[in-house]
Amino acid sequence: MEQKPQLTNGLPLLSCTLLILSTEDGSMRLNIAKTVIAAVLLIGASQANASVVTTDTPGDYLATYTGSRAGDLDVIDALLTYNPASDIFHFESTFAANIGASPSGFYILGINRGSGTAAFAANGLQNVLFDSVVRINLDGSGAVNRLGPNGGSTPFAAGTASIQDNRLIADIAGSLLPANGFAKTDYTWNLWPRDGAASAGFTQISDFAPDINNAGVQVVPLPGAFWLFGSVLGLCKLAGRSKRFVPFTIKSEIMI
Ligand SMILES: [Ca+2]
Ligand SMILES: [Ca+2]
Repeated sequence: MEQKPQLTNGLPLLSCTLLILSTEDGSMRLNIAKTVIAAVLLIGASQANASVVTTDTPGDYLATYTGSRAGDLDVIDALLTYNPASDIFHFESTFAANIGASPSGFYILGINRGSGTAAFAANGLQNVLFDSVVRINLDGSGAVNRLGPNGGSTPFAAGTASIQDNRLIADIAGSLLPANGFAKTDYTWNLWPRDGAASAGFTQISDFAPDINNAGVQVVPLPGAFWLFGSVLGLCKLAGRSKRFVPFTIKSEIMI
C-alpha cells in the first residue's frame, strides 16, 4: 500500500507562474515568480508529508503488553523513505515521551523485502509481514537482521542511530536490505517498540505502527517540480523547519 505524494493542486498554479515569466521582464518579476513557485512547492511538500507519515494513536498500548507505559514505547508517528539514487533507507519516528524513559526499551523496524511472513498471525496480526528486522537500542546501537534462507545480521555501533528527545532517526544502507522478491521501492514496513523487562515474547511489544498492517516506503527524490529548489529539506527550511538530526548511515563498514 505504497503512498505517493499528490501534486495535482499545485501544478496549475505552477503553470500560471511560468506564463508570467514568459511574458514579462525584470528581476522583481523573477523574484515574485520564484516566490510563487516556492509557495507551490511548499503546498506540494505539505501534501507529501501529510500522505507519507504514518500517524499512530497516543496511548494505544496492546492489551497483551505488560511493560513500561512511560510513553517512550508509544509510537506517535513514523516514516520510512527510500532514495534509489543513494540506495539509503531513512527512518524517523516520534514517541509520546523522551526515549530512555523505559530503561529496557528498544525498537524494532520490521521490513518486508518480498518474502515476509506473518510471524504475529497467532496474535491476530495476519498483515504485519516481515523478512527483516532492524533493532535499535537506547544508545543508538543495534543490528540489521535479514531473516530466512539467505539471512544474516549486521550489527552497528552505539551512536549510529540518532536519538533526540522523543525522536528516533536512522539511515540504513540499502546493501544491508537486499531485494528478496520486491523492488526496494516496493518494500513495506511496520514499527513495534519492545520492553525487554517484560516477559519474553509478544507481551514485550507495546505498540504497532501502523496498527494492523504494513505501510509502504516513500520513494525519494520526489517527482517533478519538488526538485526545482533542491530538496524537501530545502523546502522545510523555507517553511522555517530547519532543525534536522543527521544520523550516521548504518552500513557494513560500521560493523562492531
Ligand atoms: Ca501509539
Ligand atoms: Ca498503534
